Amino acid sequence: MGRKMLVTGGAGFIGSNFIIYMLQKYPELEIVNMDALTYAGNLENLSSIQNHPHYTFTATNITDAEAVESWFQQGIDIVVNFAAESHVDRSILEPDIFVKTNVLGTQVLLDAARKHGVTKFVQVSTDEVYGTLGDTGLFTEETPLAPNSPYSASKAGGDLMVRAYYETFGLPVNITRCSNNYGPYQFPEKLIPLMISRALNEQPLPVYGDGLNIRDWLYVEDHCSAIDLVIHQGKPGEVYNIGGNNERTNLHIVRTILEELGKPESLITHVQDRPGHDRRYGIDPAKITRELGWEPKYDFESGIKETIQWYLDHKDWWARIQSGEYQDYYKKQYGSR
Ligand code: NAD
Ligand code: TDX
Repeated sequence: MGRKMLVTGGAGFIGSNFIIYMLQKYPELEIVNMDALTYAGNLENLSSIQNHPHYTFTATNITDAEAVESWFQQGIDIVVNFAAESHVDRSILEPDIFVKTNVLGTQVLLDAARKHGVTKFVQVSTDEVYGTLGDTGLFTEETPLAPNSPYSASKAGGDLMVRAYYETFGLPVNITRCSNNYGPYQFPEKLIPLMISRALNEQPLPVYGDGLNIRDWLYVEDHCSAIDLVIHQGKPGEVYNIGGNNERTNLHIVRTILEELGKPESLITHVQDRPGHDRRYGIDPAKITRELGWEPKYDFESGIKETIQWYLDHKDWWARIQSGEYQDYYKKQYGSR
């Protein structure tokens, strides 16, 4: 693959894993990482490839149409849009930035992609746009959109713009809807890294409500391999659900972490439930498996152990984030670029 790919949000959790995965797999591929470096963006995630000859970083906000246009003028063949405000709890406190980035930002990218005739636009979305499941059934690509949080509503809004640019302008798009990711470089506001870092510091672990809400977990590298397949083989206009059939209650996750770290269950503290808290997510990945031949490599039990070990080995990484020191790192490494 000797082409130029714009990856937005590449300094975040999944985007940084994706850039490293793609540069390793495709030596000829050129990647431009466009990231506004919000609180969740951290260039330290990319230190292993920062001097790669085919890698360029730009501190650009996807809502800035002029700046986005200038990057498309330099030639972009493929767009993978990870850039988003991604945390449900923050969307409850401050919905407006979610609409700006996740809806308007997506539309700015779509306009530039259309104007410059990209060959593929992949929108990285989430199972949360489908709302919540009861005790039975799974989300398929035909499940109606029924988002319940400002975050998921903004992701659904972005998805609908992507769909419209396919139907109206024939832009070759795909939308992927993935379940909860876990793995290295996840910001320690999300369940797994938050609980690991707090357990290590022997702080109380805040479990929302009864802790019996269910999430369907996928190792981040398996998400990356699925997106790679969608870029290369996804049929224009199609949606692909991505999930590894790993439904677990939140309490199960927290207990696993405590057990692995040798910390007491007395750290578990039930706190007030998240408003509008979706009860259960479960993805049916039959379509991407059948049509594109995707299979996850990691089983949950080994993936979670590897992940816990990664956070144990990278205490400096999350401690710096928690102290806000990583902003200084960016200035030191990249100056005003
Ligand atoms: P993240 O919060 O770790 O990273 C988001 C990145 O986007 C950050 O680097 C941030 O600086 C950047 N960003 C935010 N606003 C921007 C803007 N206006 N312009 C440019 N860059 C901006 O998120 P993540 O967990 O890596 O998620 C990546 C994508 O995958 C998101 O679109 C999210 O909705 C989706 N997703 C995430 C999960 C999950 O479990 N984490 C599951 C399914 C889908
Ligand atoms: O402190 C906590 N206590 C707790 O019980 C936190 C942060 C979370 N939880 C619960 C809420 C959820 O049921 O754990 C579950 C997972 O929470 P998050 O890590 O915030 O993830 P979730 O809300 O499921 O959304 C995630 O998966 C889908 C990502 O943040 C989204 O970006 C993605 O779209």
